[in-house]
Amino acid sequence: MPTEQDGPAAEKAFFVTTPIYYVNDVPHIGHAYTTVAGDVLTRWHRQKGERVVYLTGTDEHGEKILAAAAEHGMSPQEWTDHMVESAWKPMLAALDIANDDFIRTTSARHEDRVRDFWIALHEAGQVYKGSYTGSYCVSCEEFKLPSELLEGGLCPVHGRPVREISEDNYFFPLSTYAQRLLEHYETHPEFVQPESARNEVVSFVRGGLQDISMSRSSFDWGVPVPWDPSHVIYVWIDALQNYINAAGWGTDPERFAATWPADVHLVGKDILRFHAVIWPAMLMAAGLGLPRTVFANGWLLVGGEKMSKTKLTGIPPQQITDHFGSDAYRYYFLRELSFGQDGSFSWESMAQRYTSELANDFGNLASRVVAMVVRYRDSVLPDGGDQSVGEEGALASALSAVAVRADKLFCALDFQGALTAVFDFVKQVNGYVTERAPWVLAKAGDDAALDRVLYASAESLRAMAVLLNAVMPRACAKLWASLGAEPALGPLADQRIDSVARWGQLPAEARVTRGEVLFPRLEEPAS
Ligand code: ME8
Repeated sequence: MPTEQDGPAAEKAFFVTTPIYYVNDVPHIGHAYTTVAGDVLTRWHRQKGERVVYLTGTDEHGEKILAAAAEHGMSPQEWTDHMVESAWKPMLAALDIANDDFIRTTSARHEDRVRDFWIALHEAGQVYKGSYTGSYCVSCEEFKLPSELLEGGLCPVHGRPVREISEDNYFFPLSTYAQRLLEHYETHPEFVQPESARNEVVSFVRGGLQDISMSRSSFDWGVPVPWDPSHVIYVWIDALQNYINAAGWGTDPERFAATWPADVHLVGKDILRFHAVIWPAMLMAAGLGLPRTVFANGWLLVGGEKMSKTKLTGIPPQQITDHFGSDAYRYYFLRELSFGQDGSFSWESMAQRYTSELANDFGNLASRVVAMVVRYRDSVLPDGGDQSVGEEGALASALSAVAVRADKLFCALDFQGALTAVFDFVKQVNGYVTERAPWVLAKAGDDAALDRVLYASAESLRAMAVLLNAVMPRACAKLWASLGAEPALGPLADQRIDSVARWGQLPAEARVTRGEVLFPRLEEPAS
């Protein structure tokens, strides 16, 4: 029991996770999609003043990894070490991902806790030995039901032949959890999102669950089953546990209490059942709390099919960031696609959004406003007078509405809706500047009017930097510097969402300077 001397328990973190990715091959933009979404969500919550833990990592056991290592003439450990350092961590750097932790399933902190977990479940009578015959897809690392297979017995995700496997395995009695799971979905409608994913999960569980094998004995690249080392723990069972292990389960009870349960498990819809059926049943068996939400994002498609490593249709993220930069990358995928639904990437739509929304609407607005303060007021932001009335007052109240709306939408993982709301404000400010025509006011010598407009425009840019920082941290940092905001207001990352709409925060006298262009014109067409 905690006593008063222990002091207050640490504030529960907002804990967000990505899937841990298989390192059989290099990442493509499908993996980056989930990871970017999590990064934006966690940056947003940090700016709400919350303590955040953002976890990602790599899934390194199983047959698929073993085969990839063999193909490259390396041991599986050499292969995974190589892939993590040469491909997966660099992907995070290229996309400016600010993860707090990176877990690898071959690390001792993970493997040791996997053993502990299964010793406990074994002792609690939650494991039995049996035999299983079924169709296995190595690319999914999953048994498929006959009803799920495509014509010709192909895996529905990978379009590849499955393999008939018959093995003596250890089993976890998943079927006994069906009723409790259904009750949980019923009483926690936010548990599986979006709605389509929830419906799929509920009807799958209503259809009846089979027990699942939690071990394999035909190869040895995995965590040995503690009471029978002739088996290794099935890669998915091992992988799911990463979330609690990284949170300190079994090693650091205080940190665990302040981190778990996860607030959002971000997953692709291909791995929904593992996260919304098997994982919560494992947690129930261990007497641990369930994650608040499992959110399934849609697929990036190529030619109408899921972009995939197996089908060699993946585009490496760096191919896009090299041309457009990381900010534009992050913006594009969240603005273009509706997060829970499938969608496609195209160079044309990327270039189009870059030019019209980022370079023209946002970037040009920033450079126009900054240039006018430099030119007409010698780089010193003027006092804007009474900003509570007229068109300036209208901008201020539009900002209040946008801030509330963007917060609601970002928190609901509606990135597309949130960005649309913020960019509506960007458009409105562009319209304001064009209509008020400060260059005409300057020519006419209407100093008071000019000051009002310059101040209101710069103040709008301040708010945009705060509202877009989670999505485009590089451009927003440049804008923050060019507005001369930091000396009075502090670092951009410390600006709170709940006070972003308070008008009049940029101090008169701020030193406004021309900085780097936020979104340079694209020199050559993307290939
Ligand atoms: O499944 N569109 O790893 P994985 C959108 N190791 N998202 C995509 C995508 C696409 N075309 N392709 C991949 C695994 N993703 C397991 C996970 S978790 C305990 C273990 C994203 O390397 C999406 O989030 O196959 C998907 O769930 C994940 O990458 C799968 O990555």
